[in-house]
Amino acid sequence: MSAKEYVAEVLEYVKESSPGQSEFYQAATEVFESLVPLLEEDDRYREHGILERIVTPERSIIFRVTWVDDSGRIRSNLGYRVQFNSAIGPYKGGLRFHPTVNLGIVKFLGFEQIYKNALTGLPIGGGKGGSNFDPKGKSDKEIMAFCQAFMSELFHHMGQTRDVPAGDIGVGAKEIGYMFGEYKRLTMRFEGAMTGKQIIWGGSLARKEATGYGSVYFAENILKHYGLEIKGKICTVSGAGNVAIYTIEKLKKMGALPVTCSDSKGTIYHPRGVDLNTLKAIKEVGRESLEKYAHIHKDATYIPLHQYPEGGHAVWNIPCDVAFPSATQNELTLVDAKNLVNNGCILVNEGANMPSTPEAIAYLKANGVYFGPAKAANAGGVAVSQLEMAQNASMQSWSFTEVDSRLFEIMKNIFNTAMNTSREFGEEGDLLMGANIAGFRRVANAMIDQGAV
Ligand code: NDP
Ligand code: 2IT
Repeated sequence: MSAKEYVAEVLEYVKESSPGQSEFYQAATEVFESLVPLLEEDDRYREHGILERIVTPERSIIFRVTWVDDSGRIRSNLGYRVQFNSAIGPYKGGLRFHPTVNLGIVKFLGFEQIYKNALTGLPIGGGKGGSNFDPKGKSDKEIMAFCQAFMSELFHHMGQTRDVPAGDIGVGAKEIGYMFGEYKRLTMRFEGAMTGKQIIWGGSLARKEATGYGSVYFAENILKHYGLEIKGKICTVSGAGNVAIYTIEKLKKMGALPVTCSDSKGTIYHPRGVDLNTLKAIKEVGRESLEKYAHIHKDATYIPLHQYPEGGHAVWNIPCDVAFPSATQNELTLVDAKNLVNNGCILVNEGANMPSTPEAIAYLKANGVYFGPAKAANAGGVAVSQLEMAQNASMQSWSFTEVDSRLFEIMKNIFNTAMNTSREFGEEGDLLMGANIAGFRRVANAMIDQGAV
């Protein structure tokens, strides 16, 4: 059987065994198809059944989360934790609270996390979790009630050397605080079993900034490789959450001009540059709609979501040099890729997880657009999470500069690893392939060393 046939066979198995999990199938296809050159060169991966094993979570926990809302009504949600792979360290990955969360979404995120975490070079395995709970419009009391109920099951499966959750969409420092408080109450242990904590009770400086800052460092590495720089570049950023805000902040610090941000209702286009204080006040502190931004800044335009033609997104039709999709999966489609190319975009750098569809990625590649793949470009968040674990375990806290400079080095190493691996397999500059092969190889070799488990 050729390597291509082996990949096709395992992908067929994924389709049959995980029906309806289209995002998971998409993620598995992207990774496995790019592994063909490695599998052709080294038979051990097939002999050890690595693909069939790595595509199956070591453990999936699905549970009911029951809580009481402000009106006294008993509410019920689904909770998930997929402990995907522990070959190189304890399960590590975020929790997402969003109404679209289901097992397929959590599995796609957990699967990506395996390779992302391996690329950081740090000892962390892959996991992900979350709930279909919608934090929007909920009071603080309701969010606390939900978080405590969620933790009343999850705590059984966690621990600083076992599984260490963090934030993702809909889960920030506030939710981590409520969950950590409940974890501590139930286990009677103050330990680094969660990351993204507030600084005064065990969080790491620069964790909040890490994914966005890391994404910009990664983009800068790509540009530098081709004799370019981020300074002076017009950048479009989607999203208005943790990743987008700190991408915009770092872009400004590095002399670029970020001109957009967006949320689930619409896009802001501010040609003289997004105003960070306004953005933070509306989305980080207030959790309000971005529409308010255009009331404050009269020279900014607000484009509501429904005003844009089908299949495309307003944010990707605004001329830019570099695009930073930093909201959610499949937010950059083929229509968007065509608009970006027509408008002269030279680099797409993925801050979100799997934001570009396979058709969009193929089109960007065919048209010579540089591409920073998610599992490399957004790995700064989980990397600093591991630095938070290291600080907790040694009862130390490092300065902002210390953490940020380690982040900077880690992003440079990830870039070099992905670039060198793409060269090794004859596709120099294909960072998607380089990142997938390098991440996979580390985990797969560890699995071989550890035998049939
Ligand atoms: P946040 O919840 O802080 O922000 C998410 C932002 O994206 C919000 O502005 C939200 O809009 C928008 N958004 C979410 N879902 C949709 C949707 N279906 N359609 C349109 N807009 C949407 O999350 P993060 O910034 O933490 O996460 C953003 C992305 O980055 C995700 O893909 C996440 O997995 C990824 N990521 C996050 C890391 C982290 O450390 N936080 C690390 C690595 C990757 P609204 O405000 O209207 O809800
Ligand atoms: O997708 C991700 O890498 C995250 N949401 C961060 C995970 C973490 O454990 O910090």
